[in-house]
Amino acid sequence: RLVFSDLDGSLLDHCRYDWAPAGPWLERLDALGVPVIPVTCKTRSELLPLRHVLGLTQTPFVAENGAVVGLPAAWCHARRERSTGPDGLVIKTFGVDIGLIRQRLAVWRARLGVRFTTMSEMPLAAVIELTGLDEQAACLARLREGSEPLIWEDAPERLTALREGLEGDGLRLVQGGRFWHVTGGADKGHAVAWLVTRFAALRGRRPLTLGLGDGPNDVTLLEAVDQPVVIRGCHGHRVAPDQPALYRTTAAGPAGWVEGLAHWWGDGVGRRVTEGA
Ligand code: 2M8
Ligand code: MG
Ligand code: MG
Repeated sequence: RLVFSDLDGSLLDHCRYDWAPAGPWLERLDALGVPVIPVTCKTRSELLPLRHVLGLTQTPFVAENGAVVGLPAAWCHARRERSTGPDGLVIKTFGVDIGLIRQRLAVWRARLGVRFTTMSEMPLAAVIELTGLDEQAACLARLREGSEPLIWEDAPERLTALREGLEGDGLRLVQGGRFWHVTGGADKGHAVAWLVTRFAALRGRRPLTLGLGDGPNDVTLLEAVDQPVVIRGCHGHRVAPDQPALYRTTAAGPAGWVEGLAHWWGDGVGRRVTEGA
């Protein structure tokens, strides 16, 4: 089994970034050896400290909406892949470099005459104000490698022109919580499918997968798993994955996360995992 989870608004509370209600389930899954894999808009720099406090150092992570994947040694092909960094992770990048994304955004802004502000253009104080992150965390959120968040400041219907322009460049515009995010070809679902294939190759069997998310950028993640959970969002965005069986929680944030896990796996998870189901 594998759990793929969005962070902000899902495992973490949307405002306080706190996960206390999910603590007991995280410990339970850890004891059962079920990896909980963060799949998020956050940057690799934000995830490196966060995975330590969440106790998720033995699992991979997906950062920047699928543009960056971090793999611990157990998820690597022993002879072909060696870590180059002090954190012991192998990093894979999908999509395109952040420089190209920023360049194309500037081109389309001038050409279409639309108004938006990218995270890289904002003063640090504005990032802190918008996100509620502290100064250190806000600095880490700005260290982007393959996706650029932006705040849209124009009429909603003008977004289509920007989306189409970016698509012509092979780029994607997806809605997160507070921000719109521009990535290369990568998305969360692609990264999830890639990790499932890798798990199957390394272990010789396909895992049962459960996924949780609250935003439009989680739709591809939810479509890539066997057991999807839409967590009640705080932004009023439409999240409608094409899935035959879908559980929508009544609670938001980490309380909804617990509700979703209990719905699919209930109390029998320990027994079923031991039996290898
Ligand atoms: C941004 O992502 C969230 C996630 O849904 C959003 O769009 O609201 C990213 O910049 C991320 O790096 C950052 O940690 C987060 C903080 O709220 O905002
Ligand atoms: Mg979210
Ligand atoms: Mg997210």
